[in-house]
Amino acid sequence: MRVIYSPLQCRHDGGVEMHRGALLPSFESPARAHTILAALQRGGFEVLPPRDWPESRLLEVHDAEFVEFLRNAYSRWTAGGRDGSMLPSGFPARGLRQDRRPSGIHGALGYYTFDASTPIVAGTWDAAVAAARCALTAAALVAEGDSAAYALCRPPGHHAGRSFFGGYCYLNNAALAAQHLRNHGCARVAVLDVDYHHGNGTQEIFWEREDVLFVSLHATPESEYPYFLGYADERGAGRGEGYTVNLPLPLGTRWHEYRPALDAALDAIARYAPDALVVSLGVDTFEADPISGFKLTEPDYSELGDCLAAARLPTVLVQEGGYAIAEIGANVARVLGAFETNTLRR
Ligand code: SP5
Ligand code: ZN
Repeated sequence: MRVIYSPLQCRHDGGVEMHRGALLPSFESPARAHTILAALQRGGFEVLPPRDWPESRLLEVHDAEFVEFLRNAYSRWTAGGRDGSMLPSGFPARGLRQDRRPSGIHGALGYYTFDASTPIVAGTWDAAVAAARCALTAAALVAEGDSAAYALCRPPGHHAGRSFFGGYCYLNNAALAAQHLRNHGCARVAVLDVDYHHGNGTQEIFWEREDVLFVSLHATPESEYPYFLGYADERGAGRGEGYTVNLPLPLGTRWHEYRPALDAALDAIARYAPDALVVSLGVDTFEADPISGFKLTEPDYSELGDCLAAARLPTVLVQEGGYAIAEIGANVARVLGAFETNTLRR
């Protein structure tokens, strides 16, 4: 499979995040993309740049005013005499109005995000758009007949919803890929999210839709980020009822516990009989991940690639999380390598 990557994604750099009461350098860094790219180049994968998709494509899954906010946020911040990382100072919790978007930049920032771990810096917009273009390009390759493609996206995307960002995510790359497949010949698309964290943004975008099945395997929100979504009783609404499937797992989960849940996820996808699959591929399920609590090991990522290939679907893989910098490249290469070994040419 081909790999889509843009160096513009590294313009998002130098941010800080609030981590358990301390301001730390962002766990989500350009080095993540560099180590993945190096491992895939060593593995012999062909790497292509993204196509120059118009920014209007973002509006297929995002709200126009939200996109405008992201585009202009940092220049508004610097116009107010600030530099460094933009982080919010307040959120519209219960009892506060959700229907008023403050005109000032600090209130607007809290309105559009849900955590203090997702900084906006000078290069964030360019990088997020480049990541979105990588995902759209991978989806286009698959829509045009490639059996699979991998978008090396960063910043990641699955925590970003129609009109909010957070969880290191600004634009929802996987949702853009799924929508592209819907626009180009796929009547039904399944999204399988195997990142350690629940893909709350993707779930929100497709919550009331039956044409995109969202299935997520993730750590329980009882103790793990994003805390306020990802329970098993969330199943979609309206026409989308039954087309969201959540499989939360306990801290400490190992492959022998993960595998049955993955099989249940793949069974749900097989019953749906989609025309294509989008995989939100986080490798923060790894035992050495610094912010996560599952115990997957190196060989488990080869088995994950085997399992994904066994779905026998045209597949767009989109990079999400993974913060054990030294190992994430090799783990992604294991997934993609095993997937390729198992994939029959269409
Ligand atoms: C795309 C993605 O993986 N986003 C993850 C965002 C997580 N941000 C907050 C993480 C809070 C981590 N909790 C600390 C556990 C330390 N052992
Ligand atoms: Zn994650």
